Amino acid sequence: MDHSLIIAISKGRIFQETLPILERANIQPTEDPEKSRLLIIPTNQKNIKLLIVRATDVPTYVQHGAADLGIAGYDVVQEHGGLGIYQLTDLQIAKCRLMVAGFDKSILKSKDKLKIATKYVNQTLEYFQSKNQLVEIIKLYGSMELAPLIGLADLIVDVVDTGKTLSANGLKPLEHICDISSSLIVNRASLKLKHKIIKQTFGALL
Ligand code: PRT
Ligand code: MG
Repeated sequence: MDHSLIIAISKGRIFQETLPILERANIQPTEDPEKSRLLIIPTNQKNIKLLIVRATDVPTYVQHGAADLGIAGYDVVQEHGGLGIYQLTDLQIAKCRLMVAGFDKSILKSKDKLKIATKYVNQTLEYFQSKNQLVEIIKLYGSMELAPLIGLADLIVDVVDTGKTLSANGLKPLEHICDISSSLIVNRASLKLKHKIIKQTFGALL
């Protein structure tokens, strides 16, 4: 029987907010991924390791079973599609909102086809299709706020927390698509095969 657990997690806000949760499950990383270059981080429990990956890659590692578990934002899991993944529990961390943003609400009514810059291609298409609004998606990987400023797009779809990044660039939140937080996700096969150790380790959180 395989009693090992590999957990995929991203550095930055998710790692910071997950540390106290791991602590409650009695998991303490032996290295700080913000300082270390190690990509596989051991913990105080010899059968549990953390994989340090890009936030958008977490569902991919979990889908293919390269990690048994992962911690990822709802935005990222939705965009991935969730194939082969089961959401164990909403951890209520790294909260934000997926929003449409731009200079002014009037643009939403004024054009036949809106140009939208985003890294959330699937969620953006789904949202505007549900409103019967034609859109052209311009896929970007970051700094979406720049696109309207430079005339690359009419609007952006991005996650917003304080809204300071939008306002610093003269943009406003215009429409709320959904609320976002991060969840503990699990590979569907691991959930069956390693049910016992997953329950032992994370039972208190479920
Ligand atoms: O940074 P990298 O390109 O590697 O990946 P990433 O940006 O996807 O990772 P990371 O660690 O920045 O975000 C991981 C997850 O945190 C996201 O998938 C969200 O679920 C969640 N989250 C919560 C956020 C924010 N809050 C947030 N504010 N992700 C990104 N932001 C960005 C936002 O897009 C804006 O550009 O932070 C900027 C500042 O936000 P304001 O509104 O507070 O100014
Ligand atoms: Mg980021």
